[in-house]
Amino acid sequence: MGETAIDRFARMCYDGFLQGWHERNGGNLSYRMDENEMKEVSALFSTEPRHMDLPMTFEDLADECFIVTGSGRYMRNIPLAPEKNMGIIRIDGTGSGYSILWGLEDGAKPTSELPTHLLNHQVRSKATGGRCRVVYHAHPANITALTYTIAPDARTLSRILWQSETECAVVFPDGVGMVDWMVPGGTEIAKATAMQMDRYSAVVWAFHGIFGTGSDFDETFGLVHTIEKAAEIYLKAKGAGIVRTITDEELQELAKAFNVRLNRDFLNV
Ligand code: 2HA
Ligand code: ZN
Repeated sequence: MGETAIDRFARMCYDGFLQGWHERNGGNLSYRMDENEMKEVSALFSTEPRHMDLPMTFEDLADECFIVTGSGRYMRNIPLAPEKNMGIIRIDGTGSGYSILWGLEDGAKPTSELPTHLLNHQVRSKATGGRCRVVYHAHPANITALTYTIAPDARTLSRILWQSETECAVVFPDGVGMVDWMVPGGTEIAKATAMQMDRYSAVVWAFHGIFGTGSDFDETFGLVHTIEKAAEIYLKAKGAGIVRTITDEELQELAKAFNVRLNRDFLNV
């Protein structure tokens, strides 16, 4: 057996830890598996899977299988003991519950942010014609610090990020969404986040962190990495004193050269 989806998932968790984005049990990851990936690991599945209820119904995700991190578990420990710190769940036919097919041993449960993950999968999958498979939540310091310096507004945030590193506008031409402070871990913040995920591949949570999405682990990790790096550059430049920045005309030139469509609502020209 070569590298399975479980291995790729575990590597991304640890990569996020190495970046310093997963203090303690901070952050979580989910991945929507395809049929081949399921076949590769089906020998590991439990013959008597535990069944759990969901706090709301996810009809569009009926029968879909996800790899998820465990609630209260540390990203740092995932490669050491994947079967204890992550698991594979199958949403049941009605979308109102799920079975734990593998992992989450010793009574572990999926991430506390499962409602946001599943709702984001539902919305993002629709918005991308089924391409989106990864939903990632992390606590990077710079993007979180940046939310203390601006109003909770996607346009303000996106313009700052586009201007803070030349390739940002190419990596996230739609911009980045932003949800103001809310209590994490429930269906309310899940709905507020998913309301923006139809337009943006990433949404920042004020004073907390970020949710990034993508078609595979590389694209999703790269998106969050790019946003966090731009935030770091912005804060460094702001501390030193910003005297000039990338202009809207330059952003348009960039979009033309790289053949992407920038979100026009976020341009002043
Ligand atoms: O502890 O990051 O938002 C996991 C989280 C909750
Ligand atoms: Zn969090």
